[in-house]
This record gives sequence, C-alpha cells and structure tokens, in this order.
Amino acid sequence: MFQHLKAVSGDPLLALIIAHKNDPNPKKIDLGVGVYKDDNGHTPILNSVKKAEAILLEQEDSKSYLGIYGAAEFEPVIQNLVLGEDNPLIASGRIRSGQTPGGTGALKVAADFISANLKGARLWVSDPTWGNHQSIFNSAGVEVKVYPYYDAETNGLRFDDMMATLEAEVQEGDVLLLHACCHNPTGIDLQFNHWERLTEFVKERGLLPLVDAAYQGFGDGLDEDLAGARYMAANVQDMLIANSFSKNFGIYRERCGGLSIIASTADEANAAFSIIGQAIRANYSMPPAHGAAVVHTILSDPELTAEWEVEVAEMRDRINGLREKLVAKLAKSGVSKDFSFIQDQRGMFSYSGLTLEQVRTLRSEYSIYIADTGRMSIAGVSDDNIDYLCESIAKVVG
Ligand code: PLP
Ligand code: TYF
Repeated sequence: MFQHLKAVSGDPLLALIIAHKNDPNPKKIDLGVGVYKDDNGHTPILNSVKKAEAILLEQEDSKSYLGIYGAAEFEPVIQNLVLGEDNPLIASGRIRSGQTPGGTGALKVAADFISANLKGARLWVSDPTWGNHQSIFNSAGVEVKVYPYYDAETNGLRFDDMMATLEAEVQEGDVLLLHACCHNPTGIDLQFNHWERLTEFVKERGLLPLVDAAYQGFGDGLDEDLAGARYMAANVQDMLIANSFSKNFGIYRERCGGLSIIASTADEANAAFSIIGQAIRANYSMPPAHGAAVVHTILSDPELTAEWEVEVAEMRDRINGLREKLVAKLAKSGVSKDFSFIQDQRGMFSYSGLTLEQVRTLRSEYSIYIADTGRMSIAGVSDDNIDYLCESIAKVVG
C-alpha cells in the first residue's frame, strides 16, 4: 500500500533544533526556532500562568466537552485583547470569535472557510513569510500568490514594490495576508501609514484582509503592536484575524489561539461564524481547553493581568535590549557590514542578511545555529554567548 511513498524532508527549523541538541560543543548557540528564551537559554513558564494553573487545578470540576468554538466566555477575551477593550466593533456585534488550537489552527480553519465559501479567491502573502502559510493554504486548495516585501539591499521594506504588484495583480475577492506585527521571518513591520494606505486599497479593490497576529506584545507593546490592524478593522467591512496566545502567554504546547471574523452586519457575522463552525467540526471538532482556561483566568483577574503584562514587557524588553547590544557589539567587533538595521526590526526574529554560505560556516565551524535564510531568533542570544556570537560573525563575514 505504501511502497510508492517517498519520505519528505520535515520542517528545516525542527531539524535545526535536533542538530543543535546533538552538538557537543559547549559554546553552541541556538538561534533557530521562534521560541522565547531567558538569559539562561530556558523557555520559562510565566508566573501568571503558574498561578492561573494552580487556581484551575483547585476549581476545575469537569472535563466534559466544550463547544466547537471552545468556551463561550473566551469570545470576549479574544476580542478585548486583539481589538482593545473599548473597541466599538465589539459592542456592534459585527465581530465573532472562537478559540482554536493555536494560531495555526485559526489559519487552517480560515483557509478551509475561504476555500469552500469564497470561490476563486487567491491568498496573497509577503515574500518571504512564515513557511507554514503556504502549506496551510495549499493544503486547503487555495492558490497562494506572493507580493514583494523584504529588500535584501537595504534590509528594509519594499513597500512601493509591494503596492505596485498588488495594484497590478489582485482580483476582487482575493485575500491579503498581513502580519500584525513582529513579521516572521524578517522582523520588518508595516508602519502605521502603510496600514492606512493598505486599508484604502483593500476597500477600493474589494479584498478580504486576513491579519496574522502571532506576536502581540513582543514588538512595542500589547496595544501598540496591533494599532495598524485595529485601524484597518475599524475602517473595512470584512476581515479575518488569526491570533496566537502561544508566545505572549508562553503556552506554546497548550495550543491556544483565536479566529475572529468581522462582517458588515451582525447577522452576516453570525451566519459566517456558523459556517466557520462547520469547518472546525470537520477538522478537530473542538479545541483543547487548558490553554484558553489559563488565558481566561489571567485576563479576568486584574492582579494576574497586571502581573502578566509585566512579564510580557520583560520578554519584549529583553529582546529589544539584545538588539541594541548586538548592534553595538557587532560594530565593535570590527565587522565590515553595517548591522544597525537589527535595532529597527521588531519581535522574535531578525533577517540578518547573512548569506547561506556564512550561515553554513557559522554552523559547521562555530556551532552557531541560524536558519538557512539568515533568520536569527534573537531570544537565543544571552549575556553569556553574545561576545562569542559577535566575534564569530565578524570572523565569518570579514
Ligand atoms: N503565524 C506566525 C507568523 C507564526 O510565526 C506562528 C508561530 O509559530 C504562528 C502563526 C502559529 O502559532 P501557534 O504556535 O500558536 O500555532
Ligand atoms: O517560525 C518559527 O520559528 C515559529 C515556530 O513547524 C515554529 O513560528 C516553527 C516551525 C514549526 C512550528 C512552529
């Protein structure tokens, strides 16, 4: 039955984790996968999460099924965090939200919904984007198109080229995927004026924006990071938002995310949401409970919320602090290349501009693990390894 099947290579990021793990060099550094780490290279459980789990252990009294959208009380939790508590969209009823297994689950449900109900719609993603975007939408049968985004010359954003391609090639009803903040893999974000321009464009051309918010809180702040997406939500008729709680609550393996749909009326939103429910039922029936229960426990308790906000700020400040240190130490190391752009990037990742050859040399000769694309996960840098990292980059880049 299976004789004709040939093994496929898995996600190269996951292979990188294994290669790093098996490397005996005590100086090894893992800048691969996008998981937050503290200065000891450990991915901690947040104190606010531990406290919420203790409460749940005490109070949880049933493991019966939830519903296809998860716990009903989680709907406002998603909306308040993503859109901001006073957002008039929430009271309008034009938005409906459900809990999903991670941001990935939200994207998969969105892809199935688009494939089955928005016939002929193509999905536009940035060049480059998170590798799984292509896989998820392809597997749902949605054609994926690419718009220019990263400028290798300047290590910046090709916004004019992005607009020129979209203006020339989009068709009415196409879906435009935008990263809310902390763009994966480049770390280069759309600025507020870009969101304004894109909002006009979406309206003019009848597009459906799909915002992927996987790193809210890791850039400039919980509200700041979503400012552009919130502006768009306030000014368009229809929109999808896939958000992840994996990173900002550090609950990666609990698989907790949200899918929100905004429509032009409450009735339309309710109808579309019921169809999204069908897609959920056919995929995984209902999401796991624990992660959402933790998030809900934290965000419905003012003290825990305050503690969590401090913890998110700590993660954010550590990463932004590392960006500053990296830029300063690389400059001091005498490296010929100007790396100051690292400071302007935001979130977990930096497209370093290192070539494939340089990345391979750093891996084989220095035990420094960076993705082939040159994407570095900044949280893997620490006070202990930053000098070795910068010296090694200087040696390899020259
Ligand atoms: N979208 C982007 C851009 C991501 O980087 C990730 C990270 O893994 C996700 C979505 C999915 O996150 P989750 O682990 O919650 O499925
Ligand atoms: O891009 C990253 O590193 C994160 C984590 O198959 C991730 O989004 C990477 C690969 C993968 C699942 C999660």
